[in-house]
Amino acid sequence: MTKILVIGAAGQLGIELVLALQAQYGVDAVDISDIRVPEDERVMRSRFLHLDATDEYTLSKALEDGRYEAVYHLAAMLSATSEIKPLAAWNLNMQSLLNVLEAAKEGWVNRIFWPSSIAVFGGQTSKKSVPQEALLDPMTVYGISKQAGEYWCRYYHAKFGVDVRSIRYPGLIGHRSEPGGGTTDYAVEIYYAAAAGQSYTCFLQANQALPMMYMDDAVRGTLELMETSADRIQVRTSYNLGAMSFTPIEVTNSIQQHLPNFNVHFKPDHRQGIAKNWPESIDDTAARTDWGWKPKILLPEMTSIMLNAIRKKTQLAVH
Ligand code: AKB
Repeated sequence: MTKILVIGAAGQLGIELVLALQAQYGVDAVDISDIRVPEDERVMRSRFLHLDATDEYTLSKALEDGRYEAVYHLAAMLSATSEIKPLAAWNLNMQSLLNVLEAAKEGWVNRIFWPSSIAVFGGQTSKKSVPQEALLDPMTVYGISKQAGEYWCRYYHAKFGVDVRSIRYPGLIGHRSEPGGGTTDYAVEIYYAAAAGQSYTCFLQANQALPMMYMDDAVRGTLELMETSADRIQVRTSYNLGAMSFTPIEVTNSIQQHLPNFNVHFKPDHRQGIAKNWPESIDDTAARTDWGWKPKILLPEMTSIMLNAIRKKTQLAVH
């Protein structure tokens, strides 16, 4: 039986990936781990390992005992929180990755998925349709940790044959789990406010365009990358992955198509300083060519899905 471990299963992406992996491979094929117990009951149907991914001994023991076919290592501190706790962010984001790569080098894990981010781009990187091989010029601790992580992945692949695969995620927007500590979190919060009939105070400027993706596309892309045969994976740092690009005012307009009275105020904070250095849009030709990536959901459809799903969760109807 395929055995999979998701590290960081209580996070925004972790919850969604666990649900998708359970649906594809069965609940018993998936083990989950995190430093905190996931609150989602469906996620907790899988065997839970309570562990700190920075603890080399505990993690390597779990991986040696588990002999996993695939490990999705998602534990990380995101961009906004990392700026507040830079050394803790570096420790978590780097040490945990090195622990997983070492376990794969020992032969205890066959394939690793590790998420990178658009945060690897920055100051001197071009802003529009940023190519796969663009200059990486991260301006945040999170971005620096993702840039370093990408090169560690490529190094372990080249030197020890570790099959590690990665995606540079844009902002991820879904309704089954909540984000925390990111610069793109506004794009989820805004839907919750709108669905609850409240106004929203946005922490980015009205015209700050960023690359974004609907969560189901991100999860599908991740599973597709992991299912691709190794000889087709040409990029061993991390793949650019695009879907859409929008500003806070554009998502507001999209919501107002359903809820005309929805109101947004703009009060940019330190997160605007992070966002202004990130790309506005991404060129993902390499992912399309190498393993057939194609996004399915764009802003208008995502807005309907998000509003309906959140209203349904809170027992309200939307038209
Ligand atoms: C963040 O905002 O920190 C993340 C990311 C783009 O990597 N969502």
